[in-house]
Amino acid sequence: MPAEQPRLTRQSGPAPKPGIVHLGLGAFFRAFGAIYIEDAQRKHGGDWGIVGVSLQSSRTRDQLAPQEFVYTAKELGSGDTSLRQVEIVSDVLAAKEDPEAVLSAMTDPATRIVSLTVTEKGYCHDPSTGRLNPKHPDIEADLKNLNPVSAPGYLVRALARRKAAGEPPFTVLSCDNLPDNGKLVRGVVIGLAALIDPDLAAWIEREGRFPSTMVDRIVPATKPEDIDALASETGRFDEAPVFHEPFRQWVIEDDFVPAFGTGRRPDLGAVGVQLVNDVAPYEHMKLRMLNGTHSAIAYLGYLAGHETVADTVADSVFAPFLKAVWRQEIIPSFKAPPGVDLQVYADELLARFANPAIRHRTWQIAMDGSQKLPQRILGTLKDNLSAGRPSQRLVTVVAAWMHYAGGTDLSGRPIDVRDPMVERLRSISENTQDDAERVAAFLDVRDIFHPDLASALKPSVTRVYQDLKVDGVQGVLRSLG
Ligand code: CS2
Repeated sequence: MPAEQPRLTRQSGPAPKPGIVHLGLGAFFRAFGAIYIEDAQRKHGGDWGIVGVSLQSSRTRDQLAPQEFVYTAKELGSGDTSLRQVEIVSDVLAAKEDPEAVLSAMTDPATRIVSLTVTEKGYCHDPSTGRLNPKHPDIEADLKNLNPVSAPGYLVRALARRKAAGEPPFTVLSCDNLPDNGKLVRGVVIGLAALIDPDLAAWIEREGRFPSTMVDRIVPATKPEDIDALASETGRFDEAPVFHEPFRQWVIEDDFVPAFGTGRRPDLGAVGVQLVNDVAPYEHMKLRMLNGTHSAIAYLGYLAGHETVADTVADSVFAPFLKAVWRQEIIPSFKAPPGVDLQVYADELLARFANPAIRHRTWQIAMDGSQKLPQRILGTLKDNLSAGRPSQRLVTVVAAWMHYAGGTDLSGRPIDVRDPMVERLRSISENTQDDAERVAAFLDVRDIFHPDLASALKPSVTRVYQDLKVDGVQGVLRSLG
């Protein structure tokens, strides 16, 4: 029984002294940023221990505390695997239990970076404009109380304390899959600060740094059977291991709070992170090419009955669909980053998606579609429409999302939809009489669709929505050639 096996323990001496607070310490950051940061610290020193913060539940803290906050990262390639014990996390705090502990960690002068993976919905912004949503319930609460609940609330209250103490701000490093994630979090933080104290907002605007980043590594949620299998393999019980693909890429705009001098960030450049002046082309490439087709696979793959990404791309109708959507609809929509051949990047993506060792569930990626669609699919669609380029495949993804978000699959079986807008989306599906009315009602959701885009998409999305019911996913994809 795994639980009777000895737990992991720290091998490399005492926990590292913290320099980073990370909001939203989930599997992704532990399999990605934490490993780069540990490598950088090992190579060039500095105190860069990570204090993780769970904003929602205490689960990660409960799992990691009995094993001194160390965990296993297992790399799953085709054929080879490798194991590593990651020891860079020095503590994990559960925000709901002790908000004061989180604010003190963020206010500690040794904290020079607060990084975030709080998912798209954690920014409390309006997905269609990218600006703070002041009516968001968490933001309304954070305006009233000194103990925050949202990520922007924590950032603003902690920055206020640092200003009051005469300390420089920390660098805010967003690591979520959002376009211009640095600008977005900056806008949200300054927007919230302005509602609390205009002087604070002006100080953050002047002194704060919010570099944009592009993050990439496929890290499926850890499943109970993975935990058991790892315990049998190693003879040690790790309650919170992470499993990831070999590939990784981190591109960061090199703009950290200058007051900390050479101690402003770990030496990430020495361990393969690309530090650049402009992240935008990398973000476009990754969000549109990887995440855009990931969402396509999530909705179309799920509706076609496939459990994982690898199963989906093994279905013979999907590879031609993906190749065509990259070549004809996505690649022409943006400028390649310097020196990158986008066709090669697309071929590599297909190979990454096909990795059978990564059991990445379509249902997992399908989550929070209302927050993901704008930057993954709709931006590309909008650019294609204005350039007169074909978009039939991306239109198919939008129609598939509508079926999925409505809460039943193509045979009428219920789907466990996870989305902050789940109630609204389900009621659209339940309270409309026919397909045309339903599609029109989905397109009317202004948080997701801009009115111009909605009216341009209406005829084609309605047609494909109906075709999916009649011909099924495979039939529709086959007819696209
Ligand atoms: C995925 C991403 O769950 C999702 O929405 O598309 O988490 C994806 O695996 C990563 O962005 C890959 O870097």
